[in-house]
Amino acid sequence: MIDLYTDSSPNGFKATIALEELALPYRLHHIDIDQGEQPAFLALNPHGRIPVIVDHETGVTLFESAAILLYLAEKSGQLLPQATLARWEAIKWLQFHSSSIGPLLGQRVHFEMFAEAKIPAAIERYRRLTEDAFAVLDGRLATNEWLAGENYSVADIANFGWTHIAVICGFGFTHHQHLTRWHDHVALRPAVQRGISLPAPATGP
Ligand SMILES: N[C@@H](CCC(=O)N[C@@H](CS)C(=O)NCC(=O)O)C(=O)O
Repeated sequence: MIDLYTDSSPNGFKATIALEELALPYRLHHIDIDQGEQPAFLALNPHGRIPVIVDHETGVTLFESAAILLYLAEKSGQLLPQATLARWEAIKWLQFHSSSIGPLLGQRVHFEMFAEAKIPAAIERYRRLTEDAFAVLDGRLATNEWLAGENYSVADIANFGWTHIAVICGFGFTHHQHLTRWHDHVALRPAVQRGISLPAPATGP
């Protein structure tokens, strides 16, 4: 049995989507990230961020959503291609999400939606950088159905966690037709629809 500690947020949705896709048994613990520091939770992740999983079968405790996705893929033998080229494409686009899509959209959400002081230079910077990153995904998806190539993988789940939030926040990318086609395709998957409704649907800022 896996314990999942999560909230309704882009990083959390990656874990719920993957667990739903894989139909692995798990118990969901709702951590309200707006409540501030929670000592019991800090024992699981000293950085205090969701998602976290504890796999009682193996004794593994993990934070960082990309690590969780790779762990679940390895455990199940699914969502990560076996063939060398496709496998490394999946890992590459998973890492692109971890180092670019996620952090850049996170900053854009902060400066555009939440920051009390509206700083035009910061808003403009993260609009430009997220637009550049969307264009890179669009280019990849112009010639590939999925980010790893022919098969849906953890790379799609990870990037979708953030494109889903981009849509909720009104950060449009419909001018990128391939990215839009891919996003709409992922969104239709039943496991994705369940995953983004756990522990509750995101309502946006
Ligand atoms: N790099 C981490 C980021 C985790 C993260 O920032 N999670 C957010 C929710 S999307 C969180 O827990 N925020 C609470 C806080 O910042 O205190 C991952 O991919 O898991």
